[in-house]
Amino acid sequence: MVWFSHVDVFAVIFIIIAIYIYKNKEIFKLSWRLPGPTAWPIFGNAFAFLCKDEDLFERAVYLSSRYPSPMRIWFGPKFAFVVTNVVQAEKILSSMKFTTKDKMYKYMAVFNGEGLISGSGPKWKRDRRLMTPLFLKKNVIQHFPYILNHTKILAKLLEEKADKSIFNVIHDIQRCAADFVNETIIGIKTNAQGGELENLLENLTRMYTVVHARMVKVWLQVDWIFRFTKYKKLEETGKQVIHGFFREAIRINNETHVCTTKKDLSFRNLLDQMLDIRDDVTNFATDEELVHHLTTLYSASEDTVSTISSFTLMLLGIYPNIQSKVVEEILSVVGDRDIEEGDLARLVYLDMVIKEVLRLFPIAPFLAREASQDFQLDEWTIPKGCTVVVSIQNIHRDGKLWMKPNEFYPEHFLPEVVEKRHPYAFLPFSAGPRGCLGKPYAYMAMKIVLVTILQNYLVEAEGTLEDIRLKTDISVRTKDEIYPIRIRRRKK
Ligand code: HEM
Ligand SMILES: *[C@@H]1O[C@H](CO)[C@@H](O)[C@H](O)[C@H]1NC(C)=O
Ligand SMILES: *[C@@H]1O[C@H](CO)[C@@H](O)[C@H](O)[C@H]1NC(C)=O
Ligand SMILES: *[C@@H]1O[C@H](CO)[C@@H](O)[C@H](O)[C@H]1NC(C)=O
Ligand SMILES: CC(=O)N[C@H]1CO[C@H](CO)[C@@H](O)[C@@H]1O
Repeated sequence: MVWFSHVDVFAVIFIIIAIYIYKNKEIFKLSWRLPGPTAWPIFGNAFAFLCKDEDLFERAVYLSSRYPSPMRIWFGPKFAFVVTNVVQAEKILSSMKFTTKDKMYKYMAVFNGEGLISGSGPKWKRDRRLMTPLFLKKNVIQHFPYILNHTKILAKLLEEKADKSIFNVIHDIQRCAADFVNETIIGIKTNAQGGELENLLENLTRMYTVVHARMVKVWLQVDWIFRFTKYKKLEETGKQVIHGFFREAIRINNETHVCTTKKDLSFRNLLDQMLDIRDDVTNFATDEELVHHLTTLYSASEDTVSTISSFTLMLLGIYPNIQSKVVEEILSVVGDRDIEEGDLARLVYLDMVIKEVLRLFPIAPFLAREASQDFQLDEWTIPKGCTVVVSIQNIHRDGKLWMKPNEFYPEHFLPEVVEKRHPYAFLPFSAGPRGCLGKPYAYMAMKIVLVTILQNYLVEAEGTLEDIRLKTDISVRTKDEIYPIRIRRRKK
């Protein structure tokens, strides 16, 4: 090595960097024209993100609000074109050139595989087309009585906590959601509310943490480093427990599944309906791919519905006047009886309240896509392969779109106000070809849960909206993952 002088070493490094820049010259040209925090070679904006895991979210929101749209961020050597403006967001999200999920999603694919959320390309396109009918309103409405039954168990179990001290409501809602998702989507009856799913649920929660850690900690993306960390072991157990559970579900459903040419219209769970698809389209999914679809649907539904319902109860506790209005509406539309399908569309104010919660706490605050072809956005050319991030969080707090961006103000969703607003101003379910398929299911489930709880209990919470600190792994949550409320029995 003696004959290698310092000069040679520098020359080699210089050449490597020059080749790297030349190969990515379109990206560097674009980066040069965009505003953003000072970036360093190799490290990019990593120094701007030097903070605790749980502070990353607030840091990202802060950074993206300081520059006009579009801006640039360098995640280490990885460039991202960041959009925080509603008109540009529409152009990206509605385009077929942005249906490829960014490589970040591959860490989610460890347990979601090529399911609908992490998949891309022709397989995603075909599966989405085949599975879309499963999520249409008229199919989803058949799940109503099953969800209601589990929710009534929840209301009963909450009696134990009524008129006592503060508790973490998501714990109870999550177990209820696990049971109804299990019955309506996975097609097995479970008793999580009786404490039988603790292993599965806790392993899932851990898995979300591992996925997120790999997304944000660049070094964990190097497989051989990852293998030596504690995360690897967590991932292995998690995968075994989760996939084992869904494999068993497929075995059970496969046994009872009847292959018919004329499908009857009575209730059938989603897994059974996926087996229907497989009867017709033989290469639709192997058993392993079905496991991926189920894991995807499970985490897409159970986690989101529980989180948003819990946020809603907490806010109704903080804003008693809004809670009174919601309860008044429930009394006039539903009264004392069980909620029925026909009530859903008539709970107009509750609908506005849920939407306002989704505006303040969008489950997916940042969406990352990859350009599958060159794309012209206004005066910027986004090269093929470039990562584009759409910041829903910034759009949801944009003072030009919302009268009171940082307040809990359900009147943002009065029909006459909605009509005047840009259609892409409200994006909790994303939009366009990769938008959420589960929206009708989600609204239905959340309304059943909230109505049933509020019919029985008055909700109280301490603190203010500003006190609620957020973090994100695969979804936005409170920083401590606690949703504290107190409940009092309503006098009938
Ligand atoms: C409040 C509840 C929910 C919210 C806020 C929500 C939000 C979202 C968002 C933002 C995406 C896009 C993710 C991305 O691009 O990375 C998405 C995708 C998806 N969601 Fe939901 N979701 C909810 C409930 C559900 C439910 C209950 C189901 C299933 C029954 C579901 C199924 C899906 C599926 C299958 C996709 C992937 C669509 C595709 O890429 O083709 N979601 N959801
Ligand atoms: C709901 O519960 C009631 C009473 O326990 C039962 O009769 C009914 O069959 C259940 N409905 C469904 C859809 O499971
Ligand atoms: C995950 O599942 C395994 C096997 O059932 C169990 O031993 C472990 O305690 C679970 N992990 C958590 C965090 O619950
Ligand atoms: C499902 O059933 C079919 C036919 O009854 C069988 O060939 C197949 O192996 C089963 N698959 C699973 C996962 O049990
Ligand atoms: C973990 C758990 O509760 N699983 C249950 C799911 O439903 C099946 C079929 O009813 C039960 O056998 C499992 O025990």
